[in-house]
Amino acid sequence: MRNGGAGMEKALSNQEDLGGDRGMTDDIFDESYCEKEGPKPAKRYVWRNIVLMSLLHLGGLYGLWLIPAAKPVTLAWGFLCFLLSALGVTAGAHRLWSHRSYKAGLPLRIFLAIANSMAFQNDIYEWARDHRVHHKFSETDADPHNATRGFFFSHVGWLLVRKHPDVIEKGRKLDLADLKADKVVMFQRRFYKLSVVAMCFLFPTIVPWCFWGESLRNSFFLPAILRYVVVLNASWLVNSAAHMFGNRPYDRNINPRENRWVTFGALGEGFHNYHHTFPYDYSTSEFGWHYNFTTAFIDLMCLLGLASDRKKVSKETILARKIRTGDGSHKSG
Ligand code: ST9
Ligand code: ZN
Ligand code: ZN
Repeated sequence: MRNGGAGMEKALSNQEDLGGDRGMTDDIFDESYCEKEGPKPAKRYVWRNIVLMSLLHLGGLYGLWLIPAAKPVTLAWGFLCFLLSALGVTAGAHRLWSHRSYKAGLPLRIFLAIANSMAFQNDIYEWARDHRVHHKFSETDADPHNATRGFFFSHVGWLLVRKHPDVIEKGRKLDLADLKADKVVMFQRRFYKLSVVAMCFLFPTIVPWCFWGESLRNSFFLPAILRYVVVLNASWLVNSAAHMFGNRPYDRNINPRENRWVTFGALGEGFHNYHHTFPYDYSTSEFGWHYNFTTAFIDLMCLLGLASDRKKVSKETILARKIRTGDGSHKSG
């Protein structure tokens, strides 16, 4: 399933080149882990999550039906809320806090934490912990959304059942000192529920209702509920579709793929074969701003002096890796 020892060695040496000052290496695949022999533990459904997730998606469908009745400015506001909450996940929880692929000063970290609460995908600490364990033990029992358990499980099913014990066991061994030392991360974790009510539901609803007289029903079901459902599904598609459909130009031995549809919906996060091969690259792709709004955002933040130290893999390393372990598709693309 995975690249051989030579590939891993090379990946680790890239990591040393680039990541010496990242303060963490727990997002690199661990080849030494073996799934336990014997029958798998039975699925334990979490009915509260099943009911709430179903109601949320019904609310999202109702939001879709309301679109023609909404004012255009409400739809534009919904799109802005989509961008903000998506950046809280892509530029925040993912590229900054899970992978430490660039550095952000206090003002940007505060902005990203607020935007992250708007996305309501678990607090940053929990998200980054689950995500590191996903990279380190990808497609095994210790991967929270193990894509070998099927599309539905990796998309949303994993949030509806108790975790496999190996996820928790391996997750407890991760080094999360950098997250614990980040006051913004720990503050958001402490006040997470309150911040979600305020940012995911109240703020998106109140603005259209107060500022341009949109109905309370449209204000709630479009920029709050439908927008939340869209951000969730765009993110989940990275775990499901981008682990199943697409080319593998960088490493044919791993499941994650380059999926342009996912990339488009997830602001640049669908270059997933590249990302699992080089998880420390701040751009999650070799193509700069192409289909990658998150990279453009981080570059703008650097230009403004709010971020720095972007980690980037060299063109030579990428080409050597494509030739050594890729599926050959880069030649046609
Ligand atoms: C959501 C997350 O949607 C989405 C993530 C998407 C990720 C995408 C990644 C792709 C790349 C990036 C692309 C971004 C694209 C964005 C595009 C935007 C347009 N290690 O959790 P519990 C411990 S969330 C170590 O209850 P259960 C834990 O600390 C949506 N320890 O497990 C606790 O210990 P203690 C909203 C761990 O009981 C104990 O275990 N949320 C780990 O199995 C129990 O923890 C939801 O829908 C770990 N990894 O329950 C559901 N994990 O007791 C929220 C756990 O000592 N979650 N522990 O404190 C839940 O309800 C539950 O977690 C559960 C599992 C039911 C899923
Ligand atoms: Zn992945
Ligand atoms: Zn990642």
